[in-house]
Amino acid sequence: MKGKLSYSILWMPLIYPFETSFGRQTERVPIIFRLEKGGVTGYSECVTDVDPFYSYESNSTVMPVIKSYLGKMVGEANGPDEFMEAAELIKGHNMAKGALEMLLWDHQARKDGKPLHKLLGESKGYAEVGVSLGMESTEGLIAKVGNSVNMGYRRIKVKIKRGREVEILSAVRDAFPDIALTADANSDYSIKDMDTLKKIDRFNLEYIEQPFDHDDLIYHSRLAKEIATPICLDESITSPERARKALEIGACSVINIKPGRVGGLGNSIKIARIAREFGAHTWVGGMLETGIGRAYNVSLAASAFIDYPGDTSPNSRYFASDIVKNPFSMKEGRIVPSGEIGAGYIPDEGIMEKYTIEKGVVCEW
Ligand code: OSB
Ligand code: MG
Repeated sequence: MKGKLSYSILWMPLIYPFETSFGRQTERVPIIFRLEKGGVTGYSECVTDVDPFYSYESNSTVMPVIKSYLGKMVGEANGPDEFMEAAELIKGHNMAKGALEMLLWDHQARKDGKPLHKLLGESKGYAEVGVSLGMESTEGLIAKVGNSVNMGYRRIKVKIKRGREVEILSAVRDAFPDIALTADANSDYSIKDMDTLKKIDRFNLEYIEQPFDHDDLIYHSRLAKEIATPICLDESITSPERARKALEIGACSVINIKPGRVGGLGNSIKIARIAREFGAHTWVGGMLETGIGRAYNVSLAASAFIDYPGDTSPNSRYFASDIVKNPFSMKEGRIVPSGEIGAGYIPDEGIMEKYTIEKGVVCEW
């Protein structure tokens, strides 16, 4: 045996329920992949959920495409770029590809004996951090915003949905007139809501994130002409190609890059470079990852190409006990990537085992 790709599906309760326009999440069910190849072992995390509410991909679409196609390509590819080239044959399924592409970056970094953030190009040596707060009662939210500001977060993002945007944003803005504030709609609005969205300008947001449909560009570009608040796209940007199209038609001037969503770190860096060409801004988002996925996100967020604070909060916000032995901590709104070789996580196999609800081998070669 020269190599093996295996997986564990974990069930992890969140410390706080996380409510967005598409639902209320009380746990994460991440698929953790493990690659053993050439004497090196590493882990990565797939960002999908049980439900296809954020994206069409879910835990149940990822496994078949990996078992039938992508797993074998990991065995055959020499590095992440070669893997992505082979994976072009498979349309879509970016989250499945992203999970495996990242595994190969980690593998490469381990073979080179370097921390991943140094392999991704110029690193700032730190990531700037904002927080993403779910919807709850106005009083509860105001308390969380205050707490987050005191902790040093560099930007506060609140979730909004149709019918609650004005209530939420006026309460937060009245209580905190000067903070860097953004709002994420997770695609809850449609073109019929144009008049409601025009009311957003008075809250002086850094940007509004993904107001329209998960795959829309055209209506976002129309909205960009109607409001002064910059538009940030999350769900709609699924590849470097899509990023270029969005920027060409003025659908956004900010991009939330999630390596899981765009098919990995190679595409993430490409998107950050394209954004810079257009004078647009980028930051690294999150999908409530465990310490494994978080280590990859922080490595990317440290890139000199990323210029806005991201959603990569310290591990302690999410899980009572994370599956890594080296959780991140934040100082003055910054997180420093781990100095460990590879993506930077030190797996806690005992805790991982404790949370595992299913595991198996994808393929051996
Ligand atoms: O839209 O950015 C989003 C979490 C799950 C799915 C989508 C999103 C989010 C977040 C949380 O906003 C960011 C984080 O803290 O990981
Ligand atoms: Mg978002």
